[in-house]
Amino acid sequence: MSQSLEIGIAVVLILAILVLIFRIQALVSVMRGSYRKRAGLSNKVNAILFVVFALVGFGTFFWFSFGTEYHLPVSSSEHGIHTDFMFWLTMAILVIAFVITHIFMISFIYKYQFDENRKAYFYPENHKLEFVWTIIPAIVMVVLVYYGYRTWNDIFKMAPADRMEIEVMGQQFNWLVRYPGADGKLGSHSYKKISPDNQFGLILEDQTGWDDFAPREIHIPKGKPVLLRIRARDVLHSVYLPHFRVKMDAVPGMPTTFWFTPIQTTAEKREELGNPNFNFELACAELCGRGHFSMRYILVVDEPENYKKWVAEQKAWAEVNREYVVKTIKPEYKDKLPEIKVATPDAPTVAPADTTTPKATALNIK
Ligand SMILES: [Cu+2]
Repeated sequence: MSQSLEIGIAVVLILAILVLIFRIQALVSVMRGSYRKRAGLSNKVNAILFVVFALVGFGTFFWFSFGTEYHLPVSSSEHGIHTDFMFWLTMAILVIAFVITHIFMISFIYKYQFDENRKAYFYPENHKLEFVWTIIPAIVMVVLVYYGYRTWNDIFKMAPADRMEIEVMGQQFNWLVRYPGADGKLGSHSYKKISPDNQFGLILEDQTGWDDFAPREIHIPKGKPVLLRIRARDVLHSVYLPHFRVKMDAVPGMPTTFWFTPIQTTAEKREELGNPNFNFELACAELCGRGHFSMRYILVVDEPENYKKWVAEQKAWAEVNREYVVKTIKPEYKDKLPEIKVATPDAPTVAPADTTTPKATALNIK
């Protein structure tokens, strides 16, 4: 017999015995004549059980909220510190209100359990009391909403001019990431150009895309604002970088953006967590289909000089796929192709005339 079956039978037996005891107790009260009372022993039992359940619930809540490790690690991005503070401030206010109201609720239910000798006091309204419990939550709410609004605006204001940009594209079922290369400009793309050879749907004739590169891992330098240009190829996905408190949907046909500044390198985080195998990761936070779970992409935060070294090692997408590019590009562009370069780390990371609003190039291509 399996262990779970044995446990199941034991639970059923215990329940049956409890029901039996309760029935016997009811019969005994009939014999004694106490059944004539309007509330028997069960009234007291229920009052006590309510307190027991409430205390167990309280204990479980506090244990789970504060006694376990199920929290995000300390934020590795600048804005994450503010969102974390907001979260814990809201949590503190809610927990205080929760504890006070529940202490009253539990103790009153026990104290004012049915008593034959007590008549309920008729107390229909108290304007002063209602005023107080409306005004105080309203003020707290206004403060929280205002503070949240300020934080939201800080996070979604224009990305600073010295930012770098990365394109993140979701597809069933992986992420594709593209860097703008030495010119700081991402080449334009069109969904009509997407093929097994051209997964980004790059418009090959656009020379700003010739130095774009598509690495297997995301690398970003510590302290540098990073703007993600997010799109999806098929269904909804969601860019989720939990350690950086970044989350933004990837929507087909509607480019989105999110910028953040990493303040901790991968090496520093490994040291902080005491885990030499730790890696930041990009996950998909939208249930996008069967292979959703496999949408994991490693993100590495480097010291700026290591980042430069890494960029210098990258090969342009057009270089890696040169055969396809030469075969597919319009003939008049072919003789320009030798200009395809490998990314250089010293060039600007973002084009000077660019804005934060995503260019809807994908939609404008004839
Ligand atoms: Cu997904």
